[in-house]
Amino acid sequence: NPYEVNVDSNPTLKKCYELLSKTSRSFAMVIKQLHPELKDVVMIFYLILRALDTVEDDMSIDSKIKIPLLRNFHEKLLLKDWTFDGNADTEKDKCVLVEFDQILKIYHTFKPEYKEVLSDITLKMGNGMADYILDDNFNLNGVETVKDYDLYCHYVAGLVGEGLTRLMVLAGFAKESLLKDPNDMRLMESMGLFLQKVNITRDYYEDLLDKRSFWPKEIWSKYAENLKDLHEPENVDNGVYCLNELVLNALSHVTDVLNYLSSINEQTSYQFCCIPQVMAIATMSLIFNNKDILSKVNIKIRKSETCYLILKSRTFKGTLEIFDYYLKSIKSRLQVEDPNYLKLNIQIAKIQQYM
Ligand code: PS7
Ligand code: MN
Ligand code: MN
Ligand code: MN
Ligand code: MN
Ligand code: MN
Repeated sequence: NPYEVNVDSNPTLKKCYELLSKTSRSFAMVIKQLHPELKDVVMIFYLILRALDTVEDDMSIDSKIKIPLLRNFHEKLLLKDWTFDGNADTEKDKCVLVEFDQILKIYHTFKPEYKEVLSDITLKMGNGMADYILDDNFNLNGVETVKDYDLYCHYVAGLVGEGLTRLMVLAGFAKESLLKDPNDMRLMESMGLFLQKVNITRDYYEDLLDKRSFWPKEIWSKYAENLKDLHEPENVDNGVYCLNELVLNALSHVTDVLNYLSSINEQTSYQFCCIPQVMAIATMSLIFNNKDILSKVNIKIRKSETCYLILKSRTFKGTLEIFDYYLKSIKSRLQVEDPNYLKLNIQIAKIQQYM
């Protein structure tokens, strides 16, 4: 296989795996265990998107620089040794941009079919991110409607689901219908949206401190005049109701996620897809009804819980049991006072029909 490269004999590849470990704990773990056919491709896909996201996230880059950089980022993939040193020193993942030439070196060794997927998704994601950057001095970029919320999540996560699905289908590890059947195409979108919505819901306070927010106004405006009011202790009840409505919204993707997982037929790809999803449902259970979300950062499931989930999710049956466990936990904590009590009950019951 002329495309195969090996870390021991390739210092550039070794450097890229170091960048992966530096920028993610959970993705590094699931990527390193992937089948050799996809491992390096997905690792480089991750680093390219991590670089793009590091441009998007850096509030110190002037939008006159940021917007064209996001829109044209895919063109950098045609170059041999592009790097970018314009991030603030506080950006924790800036190393992927400073060493982007190393990423490019490995990218250029891939076969054209794989490069095409990575480049196409980079083009679409960069342009989508740029659409959500507000110009000049107005920093608080808002997501207005629930439809906007889904579209933003499509750009930053649904597209990742599409790209990964295309790679797995090319490798023969996933059913082609996931890409072609109009009924099945929603499933790969939901894989990304479920992860992204749990992340956005959890990161309310972290993003507020960064002067950003992705909670859709159509939802939070039912509970407060301004989004930041939900942080005030006197509004804690409304804050929790609002948080729970975002949980309800994310729950709408769960049956799609389970259907998607049932059509992956290669074990390492299954674990790669499944582990982030079981961590997301565990996180969802942790944040449900949890007022700490409104005033604390870094609310994460414990290492020991993650370890248990990784072991148990190796089979589809184990995965279903995990989802069932957390859904029951959420259900047991529903409060009749919650304006979405009935809807949450119905949504959970719908998913449980699957178990
Ligand atoms: C290519 C593995 C498996 C069909 C960097 C994986 C940020 C939630 O809050 O870093 O910014 O720190 O915790 C990953 C579908 C995307 C969606 C998206 C690329 C699953 C750039 C992940 C990941 C599709 C935009 C990480 C969506 O959150 O966020 C590869 C199937 C990157 C997946 C971002 C978020 C990912 C995310 P924060 P995190
Ligand atoms: Mn993160
Ligand atoms: Mn981002
Ligand atoms: Mn980010
Ligand atoms: Mn972040
Ligand atoms: Mn986040």
